[in-house]
Amino acid sequence: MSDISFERPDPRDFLDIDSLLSEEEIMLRDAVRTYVRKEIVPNVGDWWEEGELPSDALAKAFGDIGLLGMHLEGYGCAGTSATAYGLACLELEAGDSGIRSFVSVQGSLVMFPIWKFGSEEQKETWLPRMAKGEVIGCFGLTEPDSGSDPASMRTNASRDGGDWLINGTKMWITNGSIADVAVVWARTDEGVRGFIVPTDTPGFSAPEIKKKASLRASVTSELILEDVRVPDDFVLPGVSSMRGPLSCLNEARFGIAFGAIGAARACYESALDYSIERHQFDRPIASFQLTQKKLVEMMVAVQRGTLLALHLGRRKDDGKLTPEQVSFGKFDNVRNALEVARTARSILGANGITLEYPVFRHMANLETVYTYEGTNEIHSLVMGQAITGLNAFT
Ligand code: TGC
Ligand code: FAD
Repeated sequence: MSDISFERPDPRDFLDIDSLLSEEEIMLRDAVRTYVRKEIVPNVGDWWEEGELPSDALAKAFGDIGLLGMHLEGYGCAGTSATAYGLACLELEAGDSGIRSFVSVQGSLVMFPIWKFGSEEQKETWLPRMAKGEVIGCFGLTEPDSGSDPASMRTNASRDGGDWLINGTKMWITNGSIADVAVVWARTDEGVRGFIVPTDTPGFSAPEIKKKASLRASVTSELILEDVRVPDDFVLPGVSSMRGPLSCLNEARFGIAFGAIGAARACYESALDYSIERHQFDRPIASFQLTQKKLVEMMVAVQRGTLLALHLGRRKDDGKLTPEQVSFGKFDNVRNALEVARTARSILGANGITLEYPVFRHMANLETVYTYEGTNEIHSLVMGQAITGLNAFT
């Protein structure tokens, strides 16, 4: 019978989850972690405060590291495993949810539909430049009156000779104002179709949404399409139903299941360090039982969430992951990350409300993460339907 080890667990990897990763996964994870700690963490508080993002420089850097569309095969993409992509998302979001969003949108929401549903010519035209970060994309599904129910979209496209004319408004679109190309989903006589719209096409505009109190290191925009004319070969030929956009969401939600744990880990580690340094009543606040309880709850949530994400990653790499299991990951890891962030904030006391520490920024960001890519309620209903066989959406 094997014995038990009495080695003290690593407070930052209590269950030694690293031992479940391959050497290659650890190398890639460490490369992204190093980049984030050197280039993102020292600057992102200022970007967040100013509501700005150095998007061109980031796109180029992420392209150089091979993060854009990294889990796709061919066309200049790195072709890593899904688990490796997830681990990259985790490290990026430990920097900031907006940074992970930037990479998610590019890889999972814009490159993925072109890769999955596009023609050979569309793939050759767009994917290599997007992988290098030379072209930035955005994904237009949500509308002012169609959020959780995107099938109710009003944006429409109709054939006009050999072209299509697209009209409508999209709302809350990440990267909208900085994008070179938009994948826009529109209702047509042939079902819901995806259009590749270069953003310099006449009739297309993308005003930025200001006054956000969350995800401030990320550009969010409205997309306005007024008689936007695109040729027939700009429509994605491979899909003509809601299956198109919803397939992209599976990819991005998978990345969020990992990413949210990155934000939670950053909050936990910040609170752990702070609680050891900060003294009250002549003792480190980490020595109080109530603080230890909070630290342990956070540590357990981060470890449990990492295991869950890793399990989903392994299933995706085996081709066994279902959309309902992706919902499980998005639902549970995001709500727990938000709880960890709120708990961490309380440990930091007054310092917890400043941008000198990452916690409040993560906490505010996670309110967006809780809502986008399917709200907590929508993922409850997806899983509810899966376990009861009954649709409770309408
Ligand atoms: P339903 O009638 O059930 O199905 C319509 C068609 O879609 C297929 N399908 C899926 N395919 C792939 N993956 C999935 N997860 C799918 N779910 C359904 C289905 O088989 C059917 O195909 P076909 O070929 O037979 O027509 O779908 P519904 O319209 O009733 O929708 C169900 C619901 C409510 C779950 C869905 O609308 C939903 O997920 N709503 C939430 C909306 C949402 O998540 N929006 C996200 C916008 S993008 C964003 O937030 C980006 S944030 C930036 C970042 O990620 O960082
Ligand atoms: P609503 O759908 O109006 O929901 C409001 C509330 O009602 C929620 O609590 C919801 O859960 C609840 N609700 C709705 N229906 C039900 C139901 N049947 N049962 C129970 N409760 C229900 N979209 C894109 O297409 N591309 C992007 O790049 C993108 N980026 C985003 C970036 C940011 C910063 C934000 C905040 C959003 C972004 N979104 C994007 C939009 C996002 O996907 C939507 O906000 C989200 O899908 C929810 O839609 P809604 O905000 O209209 O809320």
